[in-house]
Amino acid sequence: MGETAQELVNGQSSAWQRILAHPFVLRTSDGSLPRETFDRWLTEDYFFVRSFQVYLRELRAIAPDDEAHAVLANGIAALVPELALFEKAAAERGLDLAVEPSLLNVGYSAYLLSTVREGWPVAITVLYAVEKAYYDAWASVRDRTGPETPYAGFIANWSSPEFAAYVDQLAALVDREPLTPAMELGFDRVVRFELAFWDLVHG
Ligand code: MP5
Repeated sequence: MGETAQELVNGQSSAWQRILAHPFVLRTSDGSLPRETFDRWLTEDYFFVRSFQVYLRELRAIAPDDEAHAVLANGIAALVPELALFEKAAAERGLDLAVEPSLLNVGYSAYLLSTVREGWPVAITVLYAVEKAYYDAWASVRDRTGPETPYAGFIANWSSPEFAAYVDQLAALVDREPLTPAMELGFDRVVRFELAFWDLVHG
């Protein structure tokens, strides 16, 4: 197995620290996040995940072999309970999930979909970046939060051993590819979109 995935993460170490130290992440961990901020994240992220579902299906359609196809099928299946989690939380919080998303969110979602046309190496790199960012952010929330957290379902969704294994499988698919500048650019864009997304909902 190669080291492409690790090289990509190492190349972004300072931005990665900013993701983990983002006020949204820290305040979700210590319980000081304002309710409206979490609500804003929830409605924005619901749009993101719905668009992500389309992107994953298109990516599965260009999967180069059975192994890649199986990993993506697993990711697509996981979105069913994930969307149900958002819908349940929104109903409990009285949120309208059909609100118009931010242009940043529309842009991020459209960018992800556009990578499918760039081809498998870039598109799988981008997927790995998206999921690795969420795993690391929510695992850090998990490690810093108390048992009384209202966000247990979301923490479990992105920091469970199953999700960790999925992120590892994505890393293994990235590791099959020799690193290219296009892959580095895709990874870098996702990191910038992730930071801007937290800024948007927290700002
Ligand atoms: C993910 C997400 C993780 N839900 N939202 C953003 C802004 N970035 C990454 O993707 P998934 O499909 O929920 O695991």
